[in-house]
Amino acid sequence: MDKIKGLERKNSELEQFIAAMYHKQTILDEWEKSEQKEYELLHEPTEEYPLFLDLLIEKEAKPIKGMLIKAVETQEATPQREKMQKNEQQLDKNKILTNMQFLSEQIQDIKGFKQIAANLKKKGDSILNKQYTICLFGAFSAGKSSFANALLDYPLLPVSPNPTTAAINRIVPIDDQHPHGTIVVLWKNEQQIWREIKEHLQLFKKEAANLTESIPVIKELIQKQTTDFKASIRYFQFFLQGYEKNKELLGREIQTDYTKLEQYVALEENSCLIASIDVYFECEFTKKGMILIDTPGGDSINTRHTEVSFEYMKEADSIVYVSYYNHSFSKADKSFLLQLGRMKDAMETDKMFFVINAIDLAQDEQEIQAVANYVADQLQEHGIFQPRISLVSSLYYQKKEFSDRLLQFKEQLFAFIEEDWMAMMLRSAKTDCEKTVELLQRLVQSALDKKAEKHQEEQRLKEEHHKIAEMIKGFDTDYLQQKIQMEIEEQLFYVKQRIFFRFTDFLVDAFHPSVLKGENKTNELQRALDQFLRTFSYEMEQELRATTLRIENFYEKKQQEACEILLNKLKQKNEEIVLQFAKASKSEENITFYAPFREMDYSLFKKALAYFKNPKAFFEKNERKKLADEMQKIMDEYSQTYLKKETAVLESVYLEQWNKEEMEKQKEFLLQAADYYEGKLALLTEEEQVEKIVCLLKEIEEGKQLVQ
Ligand SMILES: Nc1nc2c(ncn2[C@@H]2O[C@H](COP(=O)(O)OP(=O)(O)OP(=O)(O)O)[C@@H](O)[C@H]2O)c(=O)[nH]1
Ligand SMILES: [Mg+2]
Repeated sequence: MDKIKGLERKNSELEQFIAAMYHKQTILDEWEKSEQKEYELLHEPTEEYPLFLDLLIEKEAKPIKGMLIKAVETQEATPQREKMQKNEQQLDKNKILTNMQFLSEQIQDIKGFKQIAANLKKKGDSILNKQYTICLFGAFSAGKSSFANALLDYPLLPVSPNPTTAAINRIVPIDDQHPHGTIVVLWKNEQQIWREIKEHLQLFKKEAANLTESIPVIKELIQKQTTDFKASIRYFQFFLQGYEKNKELLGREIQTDYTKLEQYVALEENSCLIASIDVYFECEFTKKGMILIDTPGGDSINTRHTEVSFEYMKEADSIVYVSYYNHSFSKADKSFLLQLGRMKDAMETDKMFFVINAIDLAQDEQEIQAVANYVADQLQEHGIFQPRISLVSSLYYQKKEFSDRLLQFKEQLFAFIEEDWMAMMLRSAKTDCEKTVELLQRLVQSALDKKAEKHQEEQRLKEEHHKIAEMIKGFDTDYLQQKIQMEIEEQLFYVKQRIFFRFTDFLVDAFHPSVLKGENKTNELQRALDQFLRTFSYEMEQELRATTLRIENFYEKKQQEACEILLNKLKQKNEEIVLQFAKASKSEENITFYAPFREMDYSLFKKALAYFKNPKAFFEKNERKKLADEMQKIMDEYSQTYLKKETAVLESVYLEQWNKEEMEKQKEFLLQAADYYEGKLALLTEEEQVEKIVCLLKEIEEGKQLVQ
C-alpha cells in the first residue's frame, strides 16, 4: 500500500512539474516585460498560475530569477552596444554548443533518442570544427600573392612581376601532424599533366598518343620558334625542364618546410607540375579557422584550371577578387566577372569582395575615387550591384596612409564570415535543441496521460509504427524526379539561347580586320575559325558549369520538398513525430564538361568561309553577315546534338543520385521511426524512463543557469 501511495505521490509531483514546464515560457516573457511584474508574480501569486508558482517558488524560482536578472542586465547595458553584441555572440556560441553537447550526451541513453543525439553531436562538431575558405582570384600579376602576404602580415608567398603562382597555395591552420611552417606539396599525376599538354597541343593542331610520345612533338614546336601562343610555348619549355627532373615525384605528396616554398611556387619548371601546396601557418587568420587560398592568375586555355577555379568559386565561403590599379578590368577580369554573373543568382549569399590593389600608384585621392567608380560601373554592367569595393596597397600596407584601408577590409571580411555564417548555424542549432527539449516534454506528458489505458496504448503504438513504416517505404517521388528532369532540359535550353545570343560577338571578335588582312587567305581564315571555335567551346563549358549550380540548387529544393511532403503525410497519422534529415551528401565526383567544338572538321565550314574573298568586300559589303548566318546554321545543329547528349548525362547523374539518396533517407527514417516508437513504448512500460527524462528536463534548466 505504501509503495502504491509513494508512486502516486511521485506521479502527482511529476504531473505538476510538467505543467510547470509548459507555463514557464509564458512567464519568462512576462518577466522580461517588467522586473516589477516579475517581483509581483513571485510574491503575490495570481489565480492564473497558482500551481505553477507554488512549484516554482519551491523548486525553480531561484535559478530562473537569476537568469532573468542577467538577461535584463544585458539588455540594459547599452553604451557599448556594438562591442557587446560581438561578445554576446561569442557567449551565445559557447552557450549553444555547451547546451547541445550536454543535451546530446544526456539523451543518447534514453530510448528513442539515439538518432537525435547523434544528429545534435554532428551539428555541434561541425560548428566547432568549421573552417572557412577565403579564395583570392585575379588576373596575372594583379597582386594576389602580395595581398595575401599583406593579410597575413608576413612575406610568405613569393611575389614577382612575372607570372608567378602556378599552383594553388592554401594557407591552413596548423594541426598535430603539421606544425607551424610545414608545407605539403601535391604533385600533379601523369594523367593531369597529359590533359594539360593535350590542350596546349591542340592550339597548334598537334596530336600525340600519350605524354611520352608528346615530348618530341613539343621539342619540335619549341624549335620552330613560332610567335603564336607564346604562353603555351613557355609552358612547354618549363614542362620539359621539370618533367625529367621530377618524374619520380609525380602523383605524390611530399612534406617539407616553408623555407623551400619559393622553389615550388615560383620556379616554373617545378610549379607547372604541382597541383597544390598547403602551408601550415599560425597567424591571426588561421587561428580563426580560416584558410586563405591564393590561386594562379586567370588562364582560359587550360580547362582543368577553369574547372578548379569554378569549384573554388562555388565552394569558398568568401571570394576576394583582386585587380591591379593600373589596369582594372582587363579582359581576364571581364571573363571572371561574366562567370560570376552567371553564378550569382544561384549562390546562397553575396560572398564577393572586390579589391583594387596598388593604389599607391594613384596621383591623388580624386584619381582613386575615379577608378573606384569605374570599377563599380563595370561590376554593375555584369549584374553585380552594391559591391563591396576596397582600395588597398599590398606593397605598402604598413605605411600609415594605407594601413587603415587594409584593416577595414579585414574587419569587413571577418564580420561577414564570422557573423553571417555562424549566426545562421547557431540559429539552426538552437532550434534543434529547443525542439528536442519540446519533444522530451511532450513524450513525458503523453506517457502520463496514457498511463491508464496502458495495454490498448501499447497495441495502438505498435500498429501506428507499422503504418508509419509502410508510409515511409511506399513514399513515391517519381513526379519530383520528373521535375528535375524537366528543369535540366529547360536549363540546357537556356544555355543554348544565351550562347547564341552572343554568337555574333564571338564571330566578330574572331573574324576581325586585324586577322583577316587578305595576305594569306587560307592561313588567316584558319586562325579566325580556330579562335572562334575555341571561344565558342570555352563559353559553352562555362555556361554549363554555371548551370550545374542552378540545377544543384533546384535538386536540393526538391529533396527538401520530398522530405516535407513525407513528414506532412506522417503527421496526419501522428502529430508528434519528428524525423530529422541531414542535408543531402554531395556526389563525390564533379561533373566535368568538355565541349567538342574546338575539334570540328574544317570541311564543314567550307561554304561559310568561301564568303571571304577580300577584306574590303567582307567587312564593308556585309559578306561577314552571310558567313555568320551560314556558321550559325552549322553551330546550331552541332550545339543541339551536343547539348542533347549533355542533357542525358546530367539527367542520369542527378537521377542516379536521387535514387541513392532516396534509399539512404528511407533507411534513416525507418531507423528514426523505430527509435521513436521504441522510446514511446518504453515510456509506457518502464517507469524509470519517465523519471530519467523528468530529471533531465530539470537538469537542462539548471544547465542553462550554469552556462548563462
Ligand atoms: N606598386 C605596387 N606594386 C604591387 C602592389 N602589389 C603587388 N605589386 C607588384 O605587382 C607584381 C605582381 O605581384 P604578385 O603578388 O606576384 O601578383 P600575383 O597576382 O600573385 O601574380 P601571379 O601569381 O603571377 O598571378 C609584383 O612585382 C609586385 O611587387 C602594390 O600594392 N603596389
Ligand atoms: Mg601570385
